[in-house]
Amino acid sequence: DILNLNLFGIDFKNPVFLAAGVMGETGSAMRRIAKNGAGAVCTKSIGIEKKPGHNNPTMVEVEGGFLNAMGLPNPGIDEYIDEIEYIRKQMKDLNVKVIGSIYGKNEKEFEKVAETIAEHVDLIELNISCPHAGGGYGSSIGQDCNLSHKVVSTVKNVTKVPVIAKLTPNVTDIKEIATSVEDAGADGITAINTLGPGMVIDIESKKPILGNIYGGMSGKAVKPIAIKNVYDIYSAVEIPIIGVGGITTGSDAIEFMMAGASAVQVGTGVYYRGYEIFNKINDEISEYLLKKELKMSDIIGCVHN
Ligand code: RRO
Repeated sequence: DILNLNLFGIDFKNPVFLAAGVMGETGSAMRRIAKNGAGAVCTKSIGIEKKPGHNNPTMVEVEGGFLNAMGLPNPGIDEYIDEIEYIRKQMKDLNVKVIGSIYGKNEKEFEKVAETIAEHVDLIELNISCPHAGGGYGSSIGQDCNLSHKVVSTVKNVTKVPVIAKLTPNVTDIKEIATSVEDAGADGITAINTLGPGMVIDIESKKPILGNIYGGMSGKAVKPIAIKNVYDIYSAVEIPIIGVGGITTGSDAIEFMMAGASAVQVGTGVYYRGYEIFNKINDEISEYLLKKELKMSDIIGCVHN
């Protein structure tokens, strides 16, 4: 099959994965996504302790996408293990890999969560781009090279599964952050987390719409920024990149591959095209490759040539 790929020593049936976020909150949503053709599913980010998340509304549609400030709602790692075991069994039957997204306030928290989740997932995605982990919205570990390095190297020391770092676009020099996580031993990089934050005001109530006031931007409008980040990261590191940000069609996915992504993730796209989006994007990629008589490896990073 022309969509098969091996990344980080793992075989994936196709390069279209579910991104971390709202669609990965429950086992049943992940199962539906797996049945609709995703090559891998990523959980909502899990931390050490249970978190209720921000006040509603936590998500609002805007032109070109969505703003969200979920505020890391999750049951805490100890509670989550049963759920993830349940998810994993079903994913094994469907040959869909499980990515465990984790977050923490510092490297110690990341270490604990990683140690617990490692034996239950195929790979770990470090959410060092989460804008809520430190308390205040708008800053993250992924904006600081030294902190990013410390988190990645600490987790790499305690786990055998591949570790990928998810980066934020909200930095002045993405190449510097990418190089730093590669130096720390990351097996791959996911780019990007949400952009901004941004804000919307309801002119009737004269109040911000989101409970948290600000929220990270996802969806179609962030795609050019995501592509630019993937392009820059590809030029700076040797490790594989998973591209994410505004992908809704096969053409979008191919654009990310040409910029340097080996695989892609879809989150907000599910709102635009439904659960079937994973099969649809895979079909659209295949169609393009067959028509042009190309393999995926021919197009990954090809704009750099
Ligand atoms: O939960 C969230 O509000 C959230 C997280 Br952890 C993240 O990494 N990115 C985002 O847009 N929202």
